[in-house]
Amino acid sequence: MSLSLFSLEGKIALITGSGQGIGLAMAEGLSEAGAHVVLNGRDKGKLETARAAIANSGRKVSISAFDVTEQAVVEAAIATIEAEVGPIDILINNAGTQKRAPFTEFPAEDWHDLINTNLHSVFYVTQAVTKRMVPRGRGKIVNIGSVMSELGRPTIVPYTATKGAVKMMTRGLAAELGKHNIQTNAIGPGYIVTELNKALIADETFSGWVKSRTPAGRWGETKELVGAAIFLSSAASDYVNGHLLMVDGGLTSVV
Ligand code: GCO
Repeated sequence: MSLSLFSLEGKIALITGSGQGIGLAMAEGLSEAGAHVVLNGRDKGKLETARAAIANSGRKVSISAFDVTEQAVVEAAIATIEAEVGPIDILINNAGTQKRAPFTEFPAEDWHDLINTNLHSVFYVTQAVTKRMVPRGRGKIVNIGSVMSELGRPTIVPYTATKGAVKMMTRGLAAELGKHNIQTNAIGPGYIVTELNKALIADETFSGWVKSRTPAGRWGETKELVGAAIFLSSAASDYVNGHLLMVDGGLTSVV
């Protein structure tokens, strides 16, 4: 009985930014848990490669290439997904980017790009999906926050601002949508081996700091986020709402 709580059989899950990295790892995991996953990104080639890999494992998968920062495009894409694939049960707002520079030299256009990609996208996609979930009386929203939802470090002030906002959007959505049996939670990845962190991993000093600052003593792998994603997408979390689940090797629990 208890393991069936984690089954996603018969569910449709849209994961934004899932052509690679954390998003793709979570999509593969939700697919293995039984969900029909809809992959999203702007690069149709990457999506098609990812789709083929999942389909070759005999699992249900679709792709929907659209830019999560364009509200009209998002609305049209969500309408098409619901018409062609079916009602979205699970939304993982994973699309995001990172830019690093000293605050006093941070280009305004990079600020706007981070706000667009990491924050406006969550508003656009979540609104388009939840206005269809509310009448159905069920749904799961999983936002991808960060250890930076709680902590700051030099050179990533704008990114940190967006991830703090994602944490508070999660709580606000939990407050407003909970009565419709829609649970909204977030995952806070720690230092994970991804494309966005390539420069940090290559920096021996920084990488050494991550290993000493993280009780697990190492960087995390994208697959280590899958368990939290399945949990927060499944019936196992039906009474969890507004929670930011850190998957960070213990980093945010220690000084
Ligand atoms: C950085 C990193 C971090 C983390 C990310 C994990 O520049 O410090 O990109 O921001 O990788 O926040 O959640």
